[in-house]
Amino acid sequence: MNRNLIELKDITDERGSLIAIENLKNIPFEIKRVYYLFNLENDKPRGFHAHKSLKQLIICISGECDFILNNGVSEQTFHLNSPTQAILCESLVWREMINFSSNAILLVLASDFYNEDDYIRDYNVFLDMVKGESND
Ligand code: T46
Repeated sequence: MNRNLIELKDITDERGSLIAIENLKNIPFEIKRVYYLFNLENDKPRGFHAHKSLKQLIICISGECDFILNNGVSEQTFHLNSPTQAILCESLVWREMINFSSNAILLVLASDFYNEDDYIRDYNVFLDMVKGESND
């Protein structure tokens, strides 16, 4: 599942670093929504859902956390601690975010507007949908 980890190219000089993300160039979808998670707490994990069709790029732009991706067959944990690393989270992938440092900020670029109907928040329903896809 390492295709899920994207290394973003930084432009660094003596003043610091800059990273640019451009539609369909270093991100494989058009961005329709941007949101960010902050004031996160170490003992308050987030996520625990998948999406039916949403795709997202997730970047820990400050601090660190662990990001778990589970495609219904295998699971992989990514330790995010650099703004140059991005997680590509495609549809039908169960995600969990844990172990936030006190300064963690997650920036998320999403392929579509917010739609609660796109969420799969029940793990067994998620597994049934994955099995259904693989039988097609
Ligand atoms: C995801 C991970 C990485 C909105 O009203 N608009 C929005 O754009 C979003 C993202 C959420 N909300 C509402 C829905 C809930 O009432 O904000 C509340 C918290 O959302 P949720 O519990 O889904 O937050 P996380 O951190 O568990 O998940 C979020 C995204 O929802 C999800 O798509 O992949 O971040």
